[in-house]
Amino acid sequence: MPKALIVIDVQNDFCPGGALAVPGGDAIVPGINALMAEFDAVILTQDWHPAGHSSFASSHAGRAPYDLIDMPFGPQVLWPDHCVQGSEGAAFHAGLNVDRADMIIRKGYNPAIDSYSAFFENDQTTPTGLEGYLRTRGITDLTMVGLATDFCVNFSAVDAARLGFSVTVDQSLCRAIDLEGSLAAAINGMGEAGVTLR
Ligand code: VGL
Ligand code: ZN
Repeated sequence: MPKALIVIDVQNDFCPGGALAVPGGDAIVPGINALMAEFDAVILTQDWHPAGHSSFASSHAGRAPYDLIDMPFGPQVLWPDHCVQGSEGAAFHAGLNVDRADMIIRKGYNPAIDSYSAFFENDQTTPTGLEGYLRTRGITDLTMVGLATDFCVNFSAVDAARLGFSVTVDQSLCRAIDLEGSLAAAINGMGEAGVTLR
């Protein structure tokens, strides 16, 4: 059974010094590179927002980063401007073995909707195309690593499990943002969705 390593958003803006730095985000890079050898396929995801994206606090008058607002598809945490298309912050961490990737999937390019998951935008309906890519390659088993555990890794893992993939999240190669208990909630939710956590 072909198995894929899905590396979520290991980009400069999520690493120390970046616009939305995840503590220790860069520490997972060597371990992710080493893990790539164990997989038939390696897929990288890249958070890829146009300037002025609706998930940016700067796009909402009177709002600050980490405020929670209501959006047409549900609640949205407002983020600092990050991973703007073509910027240095949106680039992969320089140490990541990008050359090993078969596929790079970008998400968050729709100005009106955020996309934490590698499979669906946050309306939970609009596909990114990753499901079709994996199925047409006959890939059934996914291991996910990367940033951030409680947002993009979590949403990607839960969606993949719901789609019927066998999903493992390697927590030692993930790091979390952890806003008001979001890490504990994510671990709970992934477990309930049938994701194997190790
Ligand atoms: C992410 C917040 C905003 C992530 C992306 O990669 O977890 N988090 N955009
Ligand atoms: Zn983002």
